Amino acid sequence: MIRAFLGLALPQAVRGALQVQQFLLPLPRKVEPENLHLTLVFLGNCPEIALEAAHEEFEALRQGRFSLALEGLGLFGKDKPRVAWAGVAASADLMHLQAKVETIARRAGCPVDARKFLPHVTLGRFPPPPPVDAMRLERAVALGQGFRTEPWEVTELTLWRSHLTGNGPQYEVLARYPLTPIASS
Ligand code: 2AM
Repeated sequence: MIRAFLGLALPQAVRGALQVQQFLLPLPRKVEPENLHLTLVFLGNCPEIALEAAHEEFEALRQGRFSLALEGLGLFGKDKPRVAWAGVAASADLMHLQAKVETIARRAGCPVDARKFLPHVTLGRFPPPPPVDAMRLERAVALGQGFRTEPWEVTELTLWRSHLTGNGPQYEVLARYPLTPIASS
């Protein structure tokens, strides 16, 4: 079994902007800057044969490049915050691509869970018990509502393997899938 996920790596400038937001939020456990990413589909603990089948289909995807930007901050876990995240500006291209890759992963036999896709970049996590100063956290998130990045062009998808270690997850790139350049008219 291989614990894996497909997602988007983020340009250096975007990761820099996210690090500023991490600094402004009271986060006990920040995601390491090199680990900041946008997950399209978490493939779970996937049998190797299923992952290989998904990989072949990801390679065969004919998907054009598109533009994306991050926008806003939020929390998962209402009364008991679990995760602080940066949101993604509405993108029909992203949603379309996500639906495609999720279908591929499911069809290949990866144990994809049924949760609805909520595009986000996780900035940090709150290990239990819930943060003591929830007010401060909510205020900091509210202040971050104006957060947005410049749009960037998404040029490839990345397949990562996730190794769970005592020092948090470590991500290893298994494959990259280039998106096709948009033909200029
Ligand atoms: P998260 O950042 O919101 O936690 C690797 O774990 C990536 O897959 C993370 O981006 C994580 O999202 C995402 N993911 C989605 N579902 C997951 C699950 N059930 N377990 C672990 N990670 C999951």
